[in-house]
Amino acid sequence: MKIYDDKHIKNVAFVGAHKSGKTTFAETMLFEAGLVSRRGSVENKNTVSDYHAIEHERETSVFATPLHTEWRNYKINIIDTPGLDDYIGEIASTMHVTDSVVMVINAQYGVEVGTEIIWDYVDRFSRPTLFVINQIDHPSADFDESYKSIVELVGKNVVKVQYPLVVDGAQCIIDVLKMKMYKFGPQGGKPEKLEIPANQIEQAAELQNELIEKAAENDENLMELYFDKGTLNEDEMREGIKKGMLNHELFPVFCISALNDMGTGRLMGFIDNVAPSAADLKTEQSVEGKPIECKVNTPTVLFIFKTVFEPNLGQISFFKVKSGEIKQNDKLENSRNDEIEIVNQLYIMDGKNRDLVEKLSAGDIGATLKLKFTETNDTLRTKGCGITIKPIDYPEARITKAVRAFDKNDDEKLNEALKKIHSQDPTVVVKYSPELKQLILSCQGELHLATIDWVLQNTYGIKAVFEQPKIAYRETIQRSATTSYKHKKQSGGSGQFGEVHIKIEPWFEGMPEPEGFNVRGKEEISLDWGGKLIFYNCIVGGVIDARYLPSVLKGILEVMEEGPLTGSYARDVRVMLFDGKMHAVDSNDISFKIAGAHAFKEAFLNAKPKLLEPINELSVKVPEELMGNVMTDLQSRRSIILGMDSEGKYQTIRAKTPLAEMYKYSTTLRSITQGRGSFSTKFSNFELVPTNVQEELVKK
Ligand SMILES: Nc1nc2c(ncn2[C@@H]2O[C@H](COP(=O)(O)OP(=O)(O)OP(=O)(O)O)[C@@H](O)[C@H]2O)c(=O)[nH]1
Ligand SMILES: [Mg+2]
Repeated sequence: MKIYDDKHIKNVAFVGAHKSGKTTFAETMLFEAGLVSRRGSVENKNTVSDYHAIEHERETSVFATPLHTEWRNYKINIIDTPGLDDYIGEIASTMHVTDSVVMVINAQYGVEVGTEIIWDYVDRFSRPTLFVINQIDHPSADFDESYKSIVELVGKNVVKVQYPLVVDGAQCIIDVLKMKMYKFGPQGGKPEKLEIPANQIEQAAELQNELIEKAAENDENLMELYFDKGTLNEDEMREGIKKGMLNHELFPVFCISALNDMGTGRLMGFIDNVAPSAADLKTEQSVEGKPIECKVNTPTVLFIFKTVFEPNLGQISFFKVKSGEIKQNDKLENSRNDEIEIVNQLYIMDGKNRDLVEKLSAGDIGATLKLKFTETNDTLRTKGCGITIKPIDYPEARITKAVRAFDKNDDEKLNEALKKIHSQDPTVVVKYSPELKQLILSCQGELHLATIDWVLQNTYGIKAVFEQPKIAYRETIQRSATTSYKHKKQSGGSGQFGEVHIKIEPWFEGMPEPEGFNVRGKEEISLDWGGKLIFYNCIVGGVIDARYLPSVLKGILEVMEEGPLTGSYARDVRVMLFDGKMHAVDSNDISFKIAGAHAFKEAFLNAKPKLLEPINELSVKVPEELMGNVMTDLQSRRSIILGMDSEGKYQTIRAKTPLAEMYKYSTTLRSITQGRGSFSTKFSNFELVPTNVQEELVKK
């Protein structure tokens, strides 16, 4: 394997709507470059990229797969991502290591919902992006409409580099950067390079002018040249396009048929010559604020962007060399835990195939096996260089389920398997809730959940049950109450005695200190489950010895852990202990704990107790015309609409919705918007539940 320097490595991510042809395109590129001798297909389940059993079963990509090709002295690393937005986590990690993005558009449909959702994500990263309109061979392909839909989506400088044409029954592509026509045989592959036919010259020249103008706009020197000469040559055009792409201001559009291998070679040539490399991008800053230079003669810094467990190989860690170079057996420090890792072997991975290499330089992507202390998002670096790469920011989970093993004996196995699934896919988050006594799993949607279920069954042999999680309610009070409780027990020898008088009140931030009490001490406790308990010692004349006060408090806290109303955690209460009695012989800690607990429980129930429910903040993005349906549904879920923002033809609705009403929201949204809506949600606060809901819950 040839070693490539940073200028000759191009990392591109293939993204785009479901079934637009990303995997087929990647396969064709590998074939064209001679890296596979036969082209596999998604239907025949033999592409290099979609090699997992689940991808075969579903005939769709589920994971982002790193691949590579070599084309005319350049190495092109491709990451083929899934198009379904349930797997958006794979795109999040890919965006972290790719230098440019290839957005694949299906010429049959133009920009689709999936394209919009993914574009939203890509745009946030401002990565250089080119568009490829695929499937131009298809009888219902419509290049012009597809192009228009891209212009509408991007709203910035989209520019045609190519357009398709059929001449005498042969598929052709006219390229206005090269001012040539490529004519393909039925098998695709290497085209005939021809002059542009007379009837196309005018249109091609017009498009080239547009391309030149837009290319020139990105650089003052080019602008001057353009004014002087009235044109730019091919190299100057390339330079301008590259600058425009780097600024995320220019979006060139190409066309291909991935299935028939048409236009692939030309596109690889463009990636080689024009698409920015890692070294061209703006210098990244480390967490510590240091520049990370994509050069060889600097400390080595690797970023682990993906971890996979393969049955035969164990753990595979994928990394990008952010700076310096890495050789076999190099020792690097993990910035998270300071452990030293030996990077034994270095591989270039293509799906399940791997090639051993001696070293990899800045800007390249590779993999290593069996790291001991390293996970996704870790930085491995030359010891002492003090550089940590900013971690991948994964999208918030959109659905939450309680999960348990169907066979109770598999519980431990389930835990282990879920841990592994999480380290491969950090958008699967699993946490045991001691409060709900349930294992809670969060992920991106129902399809994502189905994938997790599939992996549990087929990879780990575990049958799992997914249920709606219980809701973590809270209890609080709405008015004050005063009680006393005397705990007295006489049983032969020494007895038990403790008496307390307390007043309890609802607590809120910034409330004034209690009046009418002689406050001698105050303890402010931030409860583990949120909210506070404020405990005032207002004992006068030593009627209760100070050493018993912690026991009273302990008794109160025990009740708060299992609230008097429904057994949920209680919060936001203040307690004034203002009187009581003790006995010289019979009083002890346990007596005061019991007295404190009883008094608190009674006072709580007299203080108009109320249940609080978790409220989520919800942001739903939908095409304008579907807003009505979405609003109606949100209102039926007891939501409060906070506002709406419009963005092109979309509206984003911000709302607060009780968690109890969020069940199956992703499925409902999908169905009422025909998949054109997307949403994100996160916990916001607790609020009082409506009286009728409270009655139901208390009954239960
Ligand atoms: N006619 C035609 N069909 C194509 C072309 N490219 C891909 N397809 C077909 O489109 C379907 C989807 O192709 P994939 O390569 O799996 O698409 P993808 O974008 O990787 O799909 P996901 O990974 O599921 O998002 C397959 O049936 C391909 O054969 C093309 O250029 N022309
Ligand atoms: Mg695919």
